[in-house]
Amino acid sequence: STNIVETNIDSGTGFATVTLSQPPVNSLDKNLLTAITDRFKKLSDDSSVTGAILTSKFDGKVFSAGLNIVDMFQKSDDHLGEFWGMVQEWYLTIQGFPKPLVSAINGHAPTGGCAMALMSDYRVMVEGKTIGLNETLLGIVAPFFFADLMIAAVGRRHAEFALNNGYLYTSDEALKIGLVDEVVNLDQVVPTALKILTKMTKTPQPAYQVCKNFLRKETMDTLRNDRAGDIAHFVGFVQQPNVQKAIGGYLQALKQRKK
Ligand code: CO8
Repeated sequence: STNIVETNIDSGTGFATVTLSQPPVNSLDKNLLTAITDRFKKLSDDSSVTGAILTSKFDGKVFSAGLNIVDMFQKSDDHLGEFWGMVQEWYLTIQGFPKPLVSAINGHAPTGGCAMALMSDYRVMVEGKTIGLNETLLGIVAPFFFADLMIAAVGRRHAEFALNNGYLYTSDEALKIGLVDEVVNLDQVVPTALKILTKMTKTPQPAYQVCKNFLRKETMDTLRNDRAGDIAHFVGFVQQPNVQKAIGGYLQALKQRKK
């Protein structure tokens, strides 16, 4: 099978570059969620790895299209529950990654793609693309742990506007509110990410790790303490007929957009 999460480790610096490579748009289905989670667990445990960069193979197009919508449409409770458990594990693993992590956002990053970028410690984005937690536009609602990522980055005022309205920001707008930290030309995205990673990995360990952990712990603990409840909430919400109808309509629109 093809490698949907390519990893390259520079033995000199200890920097791991994780490249999401599932065609066409890195939508986060069960396979990709599991592969990313496994990869970050390994990088976490590998003492030769000092930090990481997260990027996409679909350079100039898409960083990640977010959660796979097909996994939320006309599925059994069991399917949805298993899917959401994987989403939780993906979030807990990347958000809890103990080393510096920089997202090199080299394409669009809607919904879960934005959330994944928000789990890193610094965001470098290509100019002229879009990013945001635009779930409400699909008739669904971002989970509390996505919302909290947005609040942590841009503050409550911008987060409320962003989530309530499902606002998708251009790169420049995202920079203005602090949703991303830098906007650069496509060929500068990864080099800029590497430059900041070099700085970040100079922070003394374990101070970096202890600090990152305590700043992020509260929301992660809220989820850890009631994963089953969070799954039940997701399944109950998604199975509502009007929500299914919205998701189905959205899928249809997505398919027909280019025709
Ligand atoms: N899931 C499944 N399939 C997708 C997704 C997706 N998220 N995104 C795109 N695709 C499919 C398209 O349907 C298309 O399929 P096909 O080739 O069969 O027609 C193919 O991927 C390529 O997509 P595009 O032609 O649209 O590619 P573009 O390069 O033109 O555009 C974009 C890329 C901008 C990423 C665009 O595809 C897009 O906007 N995608 C939708 C993004 C989105 O809205 N994702 C929603 C995910 S929901 C989420 O992440 C959090 C949900 C939390 C749920 C909580 C409930 C309580």
